This record gives sequence, structure tokens and C-alpha cells, in this order.
Amino acid sequence: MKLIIVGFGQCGGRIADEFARLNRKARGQRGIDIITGAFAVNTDVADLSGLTKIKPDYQHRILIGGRKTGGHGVGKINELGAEIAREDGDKVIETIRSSRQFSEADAFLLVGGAAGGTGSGSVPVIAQYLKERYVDKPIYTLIVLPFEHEEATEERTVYNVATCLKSAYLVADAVFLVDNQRYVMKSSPIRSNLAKINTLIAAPFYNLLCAGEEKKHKYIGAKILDAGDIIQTVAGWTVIGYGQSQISFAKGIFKRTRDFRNKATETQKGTQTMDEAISGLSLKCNPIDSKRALYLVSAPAKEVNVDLIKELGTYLKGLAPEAIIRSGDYPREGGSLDITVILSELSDVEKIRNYFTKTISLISTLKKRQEGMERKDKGIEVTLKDIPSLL
Ligand SMILES: Nc1nc2c(ncn2[C@@H]2O[C@H](COP(=O)(O)OP(=O)(O)OP(=O)(O)O)[C@@H](O)[C@H]2O)c(=O)[nH]1
Ligand SMILES: [Mg+2]
Repeated sequence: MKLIIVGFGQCGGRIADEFARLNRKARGQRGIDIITGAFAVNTDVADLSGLTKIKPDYQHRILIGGRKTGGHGVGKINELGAEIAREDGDKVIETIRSSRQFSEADAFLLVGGAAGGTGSGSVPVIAQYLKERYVDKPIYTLIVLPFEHEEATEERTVYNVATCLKSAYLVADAVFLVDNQRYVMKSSPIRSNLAKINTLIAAPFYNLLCAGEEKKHKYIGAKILDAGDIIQTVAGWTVIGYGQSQISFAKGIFKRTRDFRNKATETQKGTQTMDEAISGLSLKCNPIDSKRALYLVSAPAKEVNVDLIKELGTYLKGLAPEAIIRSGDYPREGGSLDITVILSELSDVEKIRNYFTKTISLISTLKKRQEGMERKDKGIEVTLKDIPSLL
């Protein structure tokens, strides 16, 4: 599958940069393209300058709202981010459309951090613009949720997240949810290392996008997972995960013997890897709530057999009984078994629901506070009114 990737704001731009790096890797290692264009859109000049893989010209790094912000961002006001995106949306879309490989793309992926201003406000607006213009290409969004400490210290954070998520969900074909906090737990020593987190966020997409683009016979699986399967699977609230285990040739775990013990270990290794993919999903959710799912198994050709794929299918069906499950295999060289899992069309996601509830109560608190202030402004007059008079 080939994507046009557009990153908005600092977070979005950096993740788009990471996808541009993945495309170079795909070209170098596999001779294929998975990204037909990588763009960064921002109200902040400095953030655009800090990118490394997205081409540095103005046709790939797009400054918006220059007049309104003086090139310094919108300071976490996502309504302003949205307003600027509405004003400059045509410029953004025109720039993307005139890129060389535009027509080759199967879908769009728009990326942004939900808690900021620029990305949070502009991802939904541009998604809507694209949706109105391109009926034949799905519009996906990838929304990054803030670290816990950001929510604790700033009321605005939760509000931005809720409004961004709701708006993106309304217009886009799917919302990939990515929780920054998950990656802190996984790699605590690099707590502040966003670059490393971005690598982990983009990594599950690598084999997934490559699998359907392979041209070399030996890398084409028995069951190819292509753009069509992905498009059929990805809808609404969506999470993605990735697991990997080393295949130990020395111990002969994956040796093709007829010994029943080898077969048992082989299946066990497969389900363990799938467990790892599920426990490492980009946002914690309950697989029972997903209505569509897919898994891709990448491993040396002689290690993947029909039985393993089937077993994994049964295993995933057990976890996500209501989901329509698609699958594929992707023969690779090397010594690892990699499994990518997508759970999609989730009917409930606790964390997202909480953002909405918190924001609703925040809005009523703000309203009360506002009323309180108005009363205070009127001073003694207001309280005077409620005191019984003797006259
Ligand atoms: N994973 C990841 N998260 C990031 C990165 N940069 C910022 N964030 C997160 O994104 C949110 C802030 O959004 P930004 O992208 O900085 O904001 P912006 O879209 O540039 O908007 P303004 O700066 O307010 O104009 C916070 O939750 C950050 O933790 C990054 O490179 N990777
Ligand atoms: Mg910024």
C-alpha cells in the first residue's frame, strides 16, 4: 500500500519525517516505494526547519498562518489552528496534489498531536477538505495522545484532545490512536526521547505497507495482504501493534520435522508473538470491542506454513470474536518472526470515552466559573438583591 503522509504541527511533522525515513529504508532494502509523498505543515518555522528527511523545499514543508502567528505557532489554541487550516487549506491541498507521485497513492494519512494547537486543529479540517475532493482515496488520521503529566498540569490539554478526536472521527475514514504514555512504559530510560518514540510509532506500518508492494517472487506470500485488505479493515477507531521474536535455528524450534513437539513450540512461539503485538498496541483497548481486524506474519518463507497462519487466526478470533479478520504472510529473509496486528472499528475505547466525559464536565465548570465572575463583576449589587428588605 502506498500512502501520502502529511504531518501537522511539531508532533505530526516529526512522525511524517519518520515515515519518510521508512520509505528510504523500503527503497534501499527492498526496492519498493510505500510513501508517494511526505509533507509537513506547520504554523511554526523553527519546527519545519528541524525536520531531516522530508524535502526542505516549500512544496514539502508548508508554512500556514504566517500572517496570524508570525511563524511562531498557535500556542496550544486548537481553534486557532483550525481557523488557520480553513484559511490556508486550499494552499495545502494544492501543494500536495501537484506532487509528482500523487496519483499513485492508495490513501492519505494525516498525523498530528491531539494536545497541541496546530496539529490538533488542522488535522480534522484538512481531512474534511480532502474528503470533499477525493472520493476514491480513503483519508486516515493518526492522532497522538499526550503523556499523563501533560494532562495533569494543563486543563486545555484534555479539551484539545477531545475536540480533535471528535472532529477527526466525524470526517476521516479512520482514526489511528497512538498513546504517547504507552511508549514511556516500554522504554523508560528514554523518557524524553521523542525521536525514539516516533520510531516505535511508525515501525508497525513498515511490513504492513511493504507486503502488498513486493514485486520479487520470493517475497510474495501465499496469501498477500494488499491495499484492498487494509482498506477493507481500517475504519473508525483503530489501533495497531507489532510483535517480534527471534527464531532460534540452533535449537531447531522452527525446524520442519514431523516431531509433534516442534510443531507445538512453533505454534506457541507464534501466539506469543501475537500476544506481544496485542499487549503493545498503540493504545490500550479491549479486542472484544473490535469489529474488524487483520494480522500480517513476516518470517523466513520456510518457517511460515498454512497451519501457523490458521492457528494465529483462531487465536485472534478467540480474542476478538466479533471481528471480521483478514490476514496475510510476507516471506522475508533473516531470523525473526514479526507479527503486525490492527484492531479496527472499535465500539468502545475507555481512554477516549474518558476524554469526552472529562471535557463535558470541564465545560460546565468553566461555565459556572464564568457566571461566578460575572456576578463578582457586578459586585455588591447581586448579593443585595437576595437580602430580604424591611421596607
Ligand atoms: N510522539 C510524539 N509526540 C510529540 C512530539 N512532539 C510533540 N508531541 C506531543 O504533541 C503534543 C503537543 O503538540 P505539538 O505537536 O507540540 O503542538 P503543535 O501542533 O505544534 O501546536 P502549537 O505548537 O500549539 O502551535 C504533546 O502531547 C506532546 O507530547 C513528537 O515528536 N513525538
Ligand atoms: Mg508547535
